[in-house]
Amino acid sequence: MSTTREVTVPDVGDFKNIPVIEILVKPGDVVKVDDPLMTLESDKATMEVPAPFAGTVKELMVAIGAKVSEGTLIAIVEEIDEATPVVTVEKVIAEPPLLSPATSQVLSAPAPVPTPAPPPEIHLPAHASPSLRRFARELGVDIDRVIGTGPKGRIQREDVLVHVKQHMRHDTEAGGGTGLDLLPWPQIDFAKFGDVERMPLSRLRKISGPNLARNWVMIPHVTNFDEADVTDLETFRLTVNKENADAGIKVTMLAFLIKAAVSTLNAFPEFNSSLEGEELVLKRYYHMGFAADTPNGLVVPVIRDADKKGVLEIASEMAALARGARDGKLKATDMQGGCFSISSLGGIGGTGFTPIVNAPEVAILGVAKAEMKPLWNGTEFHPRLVLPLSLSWDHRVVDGAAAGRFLHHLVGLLGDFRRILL
Ligand code: CAO
Repeated sequence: MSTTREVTVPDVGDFKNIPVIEILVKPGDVVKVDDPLMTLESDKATMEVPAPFAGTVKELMVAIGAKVSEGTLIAIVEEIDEATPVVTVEKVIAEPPLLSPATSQVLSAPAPVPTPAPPPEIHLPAHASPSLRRFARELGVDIDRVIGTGPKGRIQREDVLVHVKQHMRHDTEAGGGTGLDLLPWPQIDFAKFGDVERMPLSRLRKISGPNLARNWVMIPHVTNFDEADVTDLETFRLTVNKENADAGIKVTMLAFLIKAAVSTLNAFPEFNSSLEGEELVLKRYYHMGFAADTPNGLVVPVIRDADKKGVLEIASEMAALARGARDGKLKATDMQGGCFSISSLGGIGGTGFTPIVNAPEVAILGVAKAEMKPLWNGTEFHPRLVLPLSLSWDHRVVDGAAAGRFLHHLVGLLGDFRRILL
């Protein structure tokens, strides 16, 4: 007995209009429950839509590039009675047409020994999503050499990490000394020492954590510190705010910092770049990210084309994006395409911190709380408002001298904002 049923996108959290980046089945394919049907990719995560029941794919209702949300009809599947033997997708995938001619030869030639050739030598076409391929590329991993443990031999993120770990171990054992050779994470029964409560990580933290960990481990970070005398800029800011009070626009120091950072990036283009293999991709646009604290964790909305916007426009756009971030209403596009990020803890406090570079960007500016300090003017100390800045940068792309000049330039602009016109 078989019934034709519709397959729709299941609950995918807050995501909407997520592009379909890969279709893993075709009409006629037989699938088991949970076999992946297609891959969706938002800017934050890649997710597979699994088959909710076993059956034969009759019709696909979306194509690659289509945008789908929870409830979108994606396929018609003729459900197969559980008693009917199912030919699995794994078997379909193993059919010769999906293998390169060379691979088919390897597989069909009489083997001298009965054991199959080790997977890395076979070079089956890697079955992995574009984002995973990108992840592997960033780690310098040849995806074709990774052994997939997912359904249909699909390569998963963990498989890439296992591959890297194996190689690191091998290198270390071989005396190469390049492996991290880390101790296992401590396993502690905390309840032995007192009362504890377990709280699941928010979805945002589950996404941002691995990104931050990757950036921290892969990027050789260095952080430079400097201080800007923002006394005059603060006076100007307060004047601007007074003038615009009726319009409801409030300019904070961060809006000026974004404008000054754009001008500094323009003067030091290697900071407005991304590293791809042995090439630097220099960007001719200025999309500026700023870290926004939300109840669920950190997000980095992006102000696009900040070079073409005035400080007032940047301030009101930033306020709207920060509100959207706190309310969990940012669109994926609001957080894409950033060139450089600023993380400001100035409204909270602190004298300095070392932000983590937001890959694939190559530098990030940290801003702490401005304080009145006695500055020596050559003859006497006088009270000035001093803003602490820190610049973390990727030493594969930038050198200390350039970073020092970048910060010095920025400090000069903040000390006398008229310099931005020069
Ligand atoms: N020094 C002194 N005061 C500062 C300041 C600075 N560097 N920066 C902001 N302030 C003041 C503002 O002027 C404002 O004062 P008033 O209310 O008296 O006018 C107050 O602090 C609050 O500012 P704000 O935080 O609302 O505005 P902002 O533009 O500075 O920042 C935003 C906006 C979204 C970046 C901020 O709310 C936020 O989320 N910051 C946290 C970012 C973060 O978590 N970074 C760490 C990332 S690493 O985990």
